Amino acid sequence: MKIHATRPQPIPAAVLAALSAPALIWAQAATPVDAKTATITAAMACAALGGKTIGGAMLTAVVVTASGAAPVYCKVNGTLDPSLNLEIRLPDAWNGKLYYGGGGGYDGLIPPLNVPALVRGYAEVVSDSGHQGDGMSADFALSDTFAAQLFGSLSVPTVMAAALKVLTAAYGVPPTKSYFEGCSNGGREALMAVQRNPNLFDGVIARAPGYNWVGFMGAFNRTAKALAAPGGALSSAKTALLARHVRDACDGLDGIVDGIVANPAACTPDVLHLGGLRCPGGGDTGDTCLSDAQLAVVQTWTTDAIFAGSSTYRSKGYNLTGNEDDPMNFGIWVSGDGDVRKAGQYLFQDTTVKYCMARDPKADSLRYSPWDQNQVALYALAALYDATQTDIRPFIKAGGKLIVWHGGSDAALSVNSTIEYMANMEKAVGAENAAASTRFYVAPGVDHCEGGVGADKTDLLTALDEWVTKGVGPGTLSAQKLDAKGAVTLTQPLCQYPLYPRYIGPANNAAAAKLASSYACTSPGVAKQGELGVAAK
Ligand SMILES: [Ca+2]
Repeated sequence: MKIHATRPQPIPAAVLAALSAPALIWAQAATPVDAKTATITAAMACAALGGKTIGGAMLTAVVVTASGAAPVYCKVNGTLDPSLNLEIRLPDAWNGKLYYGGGGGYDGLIPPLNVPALVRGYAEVVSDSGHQGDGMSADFALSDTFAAQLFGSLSVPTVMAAALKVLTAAYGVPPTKSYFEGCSNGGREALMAVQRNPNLFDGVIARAPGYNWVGFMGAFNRTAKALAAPGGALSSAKTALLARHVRDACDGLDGIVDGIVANPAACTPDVLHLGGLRCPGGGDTGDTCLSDAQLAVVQTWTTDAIFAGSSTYRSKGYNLTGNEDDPMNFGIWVSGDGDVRKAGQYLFQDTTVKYCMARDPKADSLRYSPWDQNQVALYALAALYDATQTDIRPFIKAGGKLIVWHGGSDAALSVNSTIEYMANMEKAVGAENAAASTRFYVAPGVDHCEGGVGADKTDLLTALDEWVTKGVGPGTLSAQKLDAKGAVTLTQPLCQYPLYPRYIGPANNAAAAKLASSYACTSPGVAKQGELGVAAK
């Protein structure tokens, strides 16, 4: 019997929106089309596939007419037993390549169309990973062991086996290249594929990967408990106070006061001086200060969560970024603006405790015993969901290329955990292998997967494709920020970690501050106060 979750609070719409955010790429010129396959239109592909059983799935196929920026395509749907729904989108002029888009949260939904990939002629492949839900609930894992395994690691290779047959049936040939891109849980799926299915994809993009499921869920639990402690709740006014304090201390350490702390290495505890925020006597005396219980939350949030049982049961502390007051940052993900039970992190760890660990839908995660006192549950969770293996030499030897990206102001998943994974991966494969086959970028001021003050849009798919097909490994890339109408409002270089974009343009020049040419990828270091260049926003 399937037991469904009941939630004490509605899920914030913004959290759901973030879970289903499409990939961070946008339209440019379409990839040149292979002459042999380009003659097969979406309508022809649909006619070839509809009603047929291919790869174990009975397929439906409908032509979806062009709408807005989305071109016409053939939408193919099928279900692999027992309950793995897949969708394949075939463009009017196939470029010969496959693009697999990862899911988000606990999956359960077919991810939205990736318009830019379709515009470029990719055949898109997505799935709900084997169960149906809203992305915020792990209820499927309570009684359905196979659904849990599919979510953990099996759905991607299972869907790929079918998708390759479907594409071959539509076009007569399999794809020349196959790529995977995902963010958050999709980033975990990306690294899982790299680690466990090293021959499946020619290139993989892992963005803000939630690879350390045990570790970050434990960190979520620890932070939620601190927020739920007497006096620990943080209102939006308190979060805004904290963000201003961080900006005042650290914004200029990257050469420009622009609302982005691009050089977090220089934003040390001494520079931050959080003690200056303490309310007199340590009690809560209003919105101009933080109580001791609130400072304890900040302390918990920013320190590493390390659990017993395995060296991989850990999550690095979060940076204070000065963007805590951004709408998709600390309030939505961590504090719930005064009600922790509304926060994304609380909701994720709560459903994980209920359906994967305590295995009791009535369990209260805030009263759940310390994370590492539940060794059997941790082991089971890690075996299913953790993508913490660092030796990816089989993927590298197979010719695979990996691009990892993380937003510098991500309040959901710590960029420092990704930094740690990449350092450990380099140790495991060797510096030469890592340099030849992996790249790692941090985008300052960018929230979870997208949004925030910083430049969140980078065409990683084209960078990956050129790497795979032409052997040109990406260096510094270009990042943009767009307004609601799609106009570019900021360009920055996207630097390879540990470099960060330091402002080298003229002081007090608002136009120069928005141009990538005013920034240089720079090694981190502690800037002295007298060296700060200060420009207008
Ligand atoms: Ca700055």
